[in-house]
Amino acid sequence: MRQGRMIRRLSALVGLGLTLSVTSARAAYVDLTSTGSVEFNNAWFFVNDDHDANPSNAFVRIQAHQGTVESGYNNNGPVSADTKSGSYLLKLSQLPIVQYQGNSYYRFLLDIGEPQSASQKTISLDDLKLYSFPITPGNDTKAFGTETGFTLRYNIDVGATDNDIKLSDRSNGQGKNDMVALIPTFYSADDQWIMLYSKFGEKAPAQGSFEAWKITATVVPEPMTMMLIPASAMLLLARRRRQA
Ligand SMILES: [Ca+2]
Ligand SMILES: [Ca+2]
Ligand SMILES: [Ca+2]
Ligand SMILES: [Ca+2]
Repeated sequence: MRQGRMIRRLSALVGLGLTLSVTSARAAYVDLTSTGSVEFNNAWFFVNDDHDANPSNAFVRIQAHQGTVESGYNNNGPVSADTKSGSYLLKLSQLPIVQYQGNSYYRFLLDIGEPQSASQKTISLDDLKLYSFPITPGNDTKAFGTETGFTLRYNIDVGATDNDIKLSDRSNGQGKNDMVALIPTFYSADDQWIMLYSKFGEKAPAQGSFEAWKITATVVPEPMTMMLIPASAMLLLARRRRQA
């Protein structure tokens, strides 16, 4: 009896170990708190330091209304409780396009607002999704996901693979972009409304003021940081090659 119980316990532990190793091999929580970049699902994410001081430029600002996890999206219609007023839909034709390593990307900027203290200045970007839907009368004022032709165009998570990014607000608040996101361009015969959904704070708590997503009208050459390929990205590439 005792032996049987021990075997069951051992197999439970082995099972748990297998689950954990599979999860850690597939999911990634990449540290972009100081330098570097990472590629997730064909999109690139870079630490940024361009001192762009125009927080009012944000098309969506997200701040937890309770606790330390927050999520939101830009819309002309109803928004989440964590989405601050003043958000608006973008048009596909408004998005700046940049070339990087021979591919085309839409360029988004993220300015996080976290307290200065070492224990609070980090924040995790847990979810990032980009949606589009046709520009037709009334389609822009519907609730999230109910728009006609609502289409998911990008997701940082791939199936069971949960990808997350750890960021740090090194500038204490708004006024300095902390991350650049390059999302692969997609083909559309028509102009579309663009909605960006993001969630913060699950792995590293969201505190202080709001997180602001922006685009800039000026298309700048590839920043210096884009030339750097950190160890984390190299590891991912190597792993992918091994799997291929
Ligand atoms: Ca900031
Ligand atoms: Ca914040
Ligand atoms: Ca924090
Ligand atoms: Ca995730």
